[in-house]
Amino acid sequence: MSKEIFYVTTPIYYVNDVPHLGHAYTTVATDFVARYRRSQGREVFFLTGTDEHGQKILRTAEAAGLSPKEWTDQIVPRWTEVWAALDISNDDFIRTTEARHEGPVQKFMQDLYDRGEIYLGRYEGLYCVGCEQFKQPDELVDGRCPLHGTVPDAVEEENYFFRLSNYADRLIELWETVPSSVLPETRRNEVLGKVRGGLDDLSISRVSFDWGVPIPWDDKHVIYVWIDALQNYITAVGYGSDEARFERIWPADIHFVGKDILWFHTVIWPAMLMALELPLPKTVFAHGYLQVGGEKMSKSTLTGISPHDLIDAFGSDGYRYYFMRDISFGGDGDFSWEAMVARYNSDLANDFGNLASRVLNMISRYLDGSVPRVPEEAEMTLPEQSMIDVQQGTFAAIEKAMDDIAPHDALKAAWAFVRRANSYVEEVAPWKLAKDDAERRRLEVVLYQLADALRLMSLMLFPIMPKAAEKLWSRLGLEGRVEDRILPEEGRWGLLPEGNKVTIGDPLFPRIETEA
Ligand code: ME8
Repeated sequence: MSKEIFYVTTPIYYVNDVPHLGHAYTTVATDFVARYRRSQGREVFFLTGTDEHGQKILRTAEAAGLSPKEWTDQIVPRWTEVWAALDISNDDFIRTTEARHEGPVQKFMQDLYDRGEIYLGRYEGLYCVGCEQFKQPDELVDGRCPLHGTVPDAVEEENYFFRLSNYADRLIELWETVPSSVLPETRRNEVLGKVRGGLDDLSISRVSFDWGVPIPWDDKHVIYVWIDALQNYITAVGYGSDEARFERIWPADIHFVGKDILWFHTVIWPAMLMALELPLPKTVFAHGYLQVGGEKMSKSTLTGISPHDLIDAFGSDGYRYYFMRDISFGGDGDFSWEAMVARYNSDLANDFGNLASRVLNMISRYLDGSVPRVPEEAEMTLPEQSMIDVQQGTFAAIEKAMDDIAPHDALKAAWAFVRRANSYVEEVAPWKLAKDDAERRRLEVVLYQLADALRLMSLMLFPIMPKAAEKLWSRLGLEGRVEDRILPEEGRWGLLPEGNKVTIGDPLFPRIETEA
């Protein structure tokens, strides 16, 4: 079953507060993947948005003296603003308070009810508002939620239940027959182990407050926030409103989530879809958790740091690159200011930024700023051949890493080409060739190869560093935008047109001096 559109999502985040580094981590990773797929010529639909119902939002709004809708309306722009500052290229932004979401959610619930998948029962248990989740006593530490440090509320009420217990076998069968449905493998084993112990039915409505989507056949109840939230992935693409569109886009190719919400995405969500015989997401990828390490920020918590602070210091490209390169996607990771400065200076200021300015400077100085004639095969010597080999190996390695959802490996691989271009400059020493008239054509060949290498880097790095890639593209005198280029067609050598005028410009990544 292959579908034309590549559909990728982030979680929809709770807007009880502004975004922090953790939210930005998932969103940047998803953006990297979305941009990469577009650069491969795929049509992409990239969805993100906000989760606006439930008690957490309600209590936050009350504390601020606002209605929940007033609260969410005033805070959502704080989110979209951060995504814009990080060059997030989402195709849509769904808010769960929108009519296009709420109507179809009611239809979904009614269908489940009509099929006998929902029944009325009583729930008695402990509810953590921070998690928006009922907790089992053995999940608490000294009676408190280990994530929020708060004592959960004792709740006893009449709730509707979804017959989740019926789906344990089908879920296990899915994970065993389609291992890529939950990644990384360790996460799949985690849910597999839990579900093998059996599943309880799930409480899916609440009666003690009314900030949510009403249960359509019984409006004393609102739909449990998680059940409403998960459906954003289908309501945004036409479920219950535009069936043709829904069939064209759904199922999602990848739902990116953090490990904290693995259960909802790999157990509850597929079970609900199974109950309605709807196609299942192809992959749920749960990445690890970030923490703050290092000296400079040791007193801050990750959730207390605004992405803006780091964007101001490193630029959006530096931000995106660092988090995707330094932390192995899937595992937990440490963010530290020191590591970020070190990575930025070595990879971006030195390896990539310096290379670009050296090459553009030499073309200006030695060749009057014009791209020379495209070298013929016979003019290529061993160093050129080796650089071409490294480039081809690099592009293949990036493709493999991105197929494996290993963005850190893709960037590691990319640097093999950047480093080879740097060593090529040292090897062929254009400044020596420039002193000898007899070497004029050799100088042209060498500088052509280097300029073309920059063009290839701009295509290669666009998905992770769109700003620098566009700048470099236009400095090479190239027309249009990298964004509109398709890598497999343009990833060959020799496509930089002769006679293009290059410009030098400011350093792409000015070095960051660390305080003494
Ligand atoms: O859970 N490290 O929203 P949320 C890495 N509304 N990623 C982190 C992180 C950290 N320290 N902290 C948060 C919700 N995240 C629900 C989702 S989806 C239908 C509903 C990221 O605002 C990570 O992606 O609590 C995590 O899963 C998500 O933010 C939780 O965001």
